Amino acid sequence: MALRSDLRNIAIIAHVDHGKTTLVDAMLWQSGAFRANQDVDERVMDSNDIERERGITILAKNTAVVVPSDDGDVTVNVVDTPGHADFGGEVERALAMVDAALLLVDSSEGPLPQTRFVLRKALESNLPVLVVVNKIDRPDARIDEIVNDTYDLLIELGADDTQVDLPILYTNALSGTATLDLDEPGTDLRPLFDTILEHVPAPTYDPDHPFQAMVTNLDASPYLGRLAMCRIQHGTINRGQTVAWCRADGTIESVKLSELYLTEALDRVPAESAGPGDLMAVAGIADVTIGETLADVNDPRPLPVLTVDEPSLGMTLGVNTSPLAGRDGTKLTARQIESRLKSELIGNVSLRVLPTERPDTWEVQGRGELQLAILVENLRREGFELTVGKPQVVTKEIDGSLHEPFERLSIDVPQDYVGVVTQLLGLRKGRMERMLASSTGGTAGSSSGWVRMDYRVPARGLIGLRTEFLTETRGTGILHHVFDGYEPWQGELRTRPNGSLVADRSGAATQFALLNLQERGQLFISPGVEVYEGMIVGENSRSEDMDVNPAKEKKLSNVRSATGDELVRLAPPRAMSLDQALEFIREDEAVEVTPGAVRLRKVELAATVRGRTAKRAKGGGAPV
Ligand SMILES: Nc1nc2c(ncn2[C@@H]2O[C@H](COP(=O)(O)OP(=O)(O)OP(=O)(O)O)[C@@H](O)[C@H]2O)c(=O)[nH]1
Ligand SMILES: [Mg+2]
Repeated sequence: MALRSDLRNIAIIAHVDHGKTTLVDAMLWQSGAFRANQDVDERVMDSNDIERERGITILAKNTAVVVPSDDGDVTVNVVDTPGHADFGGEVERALAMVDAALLLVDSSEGPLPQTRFVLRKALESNLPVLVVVNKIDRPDARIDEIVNDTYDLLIELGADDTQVDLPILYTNALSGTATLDLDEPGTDLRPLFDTILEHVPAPTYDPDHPFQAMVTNLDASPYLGRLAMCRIQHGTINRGQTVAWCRADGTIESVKLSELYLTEALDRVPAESAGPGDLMAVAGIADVTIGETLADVNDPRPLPVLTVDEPSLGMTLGVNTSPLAGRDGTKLTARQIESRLKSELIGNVSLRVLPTERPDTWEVQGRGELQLAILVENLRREGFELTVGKPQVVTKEIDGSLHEPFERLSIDVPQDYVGVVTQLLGLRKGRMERMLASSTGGTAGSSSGWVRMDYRVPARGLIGLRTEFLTETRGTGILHHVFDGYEPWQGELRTRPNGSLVADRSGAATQFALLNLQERGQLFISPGVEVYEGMIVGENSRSEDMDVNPAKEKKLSNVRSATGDELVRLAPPRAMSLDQALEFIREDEAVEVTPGAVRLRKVELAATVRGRTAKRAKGGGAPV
C-alpha cells in the first residue's frame, strides 16, 4: 500500500454544543484561510439560515486547511458534523470520508448520549479517535473526571489498545488554543495540528488498483446541477474523464464528469485532477445518489453500498385542508409536495417517504422531532402550505413480536426536582440506569446540588416530554437523548393529560368570548384572530376536548362596562412555535403550517362527526 503523506482527512464529532464548529473556525483562522482584516462570521461553517438562527449545525460540511510541516505542506480536510441526535445520519456519512475522528468532549458536561452514539459509529468504522477536551476555560471544568469518563466510555464501547493509546488534547476553541499538558497553557492550535499530522493516518491506497470513489454527500449548484461529493479510495481522475457509475441497484453506466472541484478553506475550486484520499466534488451525473461508487470504466469495482441507521420517528405530511388554506402560501398542491419530498430524499439518506391511504398525504420518517420539524420549516419558507400529523414512532416486527425504538436519555437537574422527574419518566415507562451528583450548572468550587440521571425510555415517551419537563423544572433542567435500539412494545403510555379547546364555528375571535374562555384553560389565540370549526384555540384544564365559541359577540345591554378594564384582564395567549405545536398535538390532531401561520386543528373538523366518533370509542368498540 502507498501513502498520501501530504493529506489527512478527519471528522470532528461530539455531543451538541461541545464546540466543534467553533474549533473549526479557529483552525481556519490559524491556518491562514482568511486575511487578517477579513470580515468572517462566527461559526462560519454553520452557513444556512436555520443553522444560524438556531445556533446548531444541521448538515455535515467539509473544509480544508493547509498545515506546514518539516516535509512540506499538508492539506487537512476537516469534516464538521452536527451534534444533535436527530442528524446522526450526517455523522455516519461523514465518517465514511475520513481516516480518523476528533472526539470533542465538554470539560464540564462530559460524555453525553450523542458522544456515545458518535463514538460508537467511529469505533465501528475502525477509525482512530483523538480525544479533545474542549472549553477548558469553563469555571466549572472538571477535567480529570471527564478524561476518566471518556476512557471508560471508549473501553465500554470496545475500543482496542491502539485507539486508547493516543494523546489527549486540551483546548479552548473560543480563544483558539490547545495544549497536551495542562500545566503549560496553550498559545495557539499548533499542538492540535502537530498531533493530527502525527497520529491521523495518511490515506493509503493501492497504486495498481483501478480508480474507485465513494459518493458520500450531494449538493446542488444552480449552474451545474447535482454535485457528488466523493472520497477517492484508489487511482486518479481527471476533469472531463468518463467513469463507470455503479448504481445502488447494481447497474453500471458510463458517464462523463463535466467538472471537478477540490476544497480550499471554505471554497470549492476547480481542479484538473484528483487522487487517492482526496475529497472531491464532481458534476455531470444527474441522478447519482449517496452510497454509490464511481469507478474505472474498463474495470469497475463497486464498493459496498453505504448504509445508515434506520428512521425511528415518522409523521404525516400532506396538503393543507383547512378552510383558511391558500391565503399566504404559493405551493399548495399534492403534486408539488410529492416532488419536493422526493428531492429531499436524494440528499438526505436518513429520511424515508412512504405513501399513505390518502393520495394527498405522505408519511415522512426520520431520526427525531427536530429533524422532521426542520424539514417542515424549510418547506414553509419555500412557500408550501401543509397539514402535519402527530409524530409517531416507527415500530418493527422482530422474531414475530412487535418492537419499538428506545432512546438513551440523560437529564441534569437541581436536586430538588429529582422527585418530579422520576415521576414524569415513570409515567413514560423510563427505566433509570444511573443517578449521580453532577457539576453542571454549578459554579466553581461549589458542590452544586445538581444530579445527572440516565434513563432508557421508549421513544414514544419522549414525544412532547421537553415542554412538560421544562415546565416541571422551571426551565432549569437539561435533557438529551439518542436512539439506542429496539425493545418489545411496552403497552399503553400516558400522553398529554389535558384536552383541547376547539372552536365550533368560523369567525374572528372576540375579546368578550376569550375573556370567558380563559377560565377554561390556557388560550393560544388573541382577539381578532380568525378561527374555523375544528381549530384548536387553547388547552383545556380538563382531560377531554371541549367545543367552544371564541367568536361570540357581547349582547348589547344598557349596563356599561369599561373596555379598558377588560383588556387588562385578558391573559396573553401561549404562542405556539412549530416545534411546540408538533409536541402538543394528539393522534386525532394536526398542525396547519403556512408561510405565515402555525395553527392547531382536529384532523376531523366537523364537530358532529367528532362527537359521533368519540361516543363510539367510549361505547367499547375501540378503534384498532
Ligand atoms: N467558554 C467556551 N465556550 C466555547 C468553547 N468552544 C465553544 N464554545 C461555545 O459553545 C457554544 C457551542 O459552540 P458550537 O461550536 O456551535 O458547538 P457545536 O459542537 O458545533 O454544536 P452543534 O454543531 O450544534 O452540535 C458556542 O456558544 C461557543 O461560543 C470554549 O472552548 N470555551
Ligand atoms: Mg456545530
